[in-house]
Amino acid sequence: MWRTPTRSVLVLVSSWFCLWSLCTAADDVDGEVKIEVLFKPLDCTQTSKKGDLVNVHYDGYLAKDGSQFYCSRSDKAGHPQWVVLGVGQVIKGLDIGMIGMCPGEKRKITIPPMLAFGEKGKDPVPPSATVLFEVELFTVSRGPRSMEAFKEMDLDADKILTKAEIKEHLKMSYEKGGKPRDDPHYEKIIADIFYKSDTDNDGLISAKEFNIYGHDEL
Ligand SMILES: [Ca+2]
Ligand SMILES: [Ca+2]
Repeated sequence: MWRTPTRSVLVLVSSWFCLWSLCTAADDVDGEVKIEVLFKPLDCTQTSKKGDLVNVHYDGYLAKDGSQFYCSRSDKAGHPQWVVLGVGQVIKGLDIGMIGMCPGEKRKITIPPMLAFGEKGKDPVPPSATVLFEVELFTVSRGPRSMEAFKEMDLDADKILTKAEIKEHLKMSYEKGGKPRDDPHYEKIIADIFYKSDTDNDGLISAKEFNIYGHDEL
């Protein structure tokens, strides 16, 4: 196992290694995220970008034998996961691979170990493993913690988000994504949002509580 400080060095060392070994480890050495679009809806006007809140299902597999190590459909009661893109909430390769997706799109994303779980791996992913994710994206909310998103959700423009306002927004997003859900589904997401964001526990999300990344003035 070599230890290298940067990706470029890794690629260089790997190239030398290839000369000696006929490149049998070729799947691990190119260091790039590979994206394969499995399904793209005809209406693909809004695509995900860094900072967006996306709602996704994703299944993780080991590239070497195709065995599944994660499935969001069976984790956390099967709810799609809420992920803010580009902030390290998920492994780097997914942050990269989920950019530019529109609601309803499905992708297969192949991620080298350095952009996944690294040299050490993370149980049950073994060390230096190339992983593969199948991602289905349901909704994209523009700049989830931005002024733009806050204003969109704040229907009465009082600079406070109520549960009803957030629910309305969720419903709209899901309907736009072509996958409307039942009430208990929205209630669970809202409970999660308030648990994480309503820091003063007053049952409302203020602009300050909403803007956890502080990248926009409210
Ligand atoms: Ca309001
Ligand atoms: Ca509050």
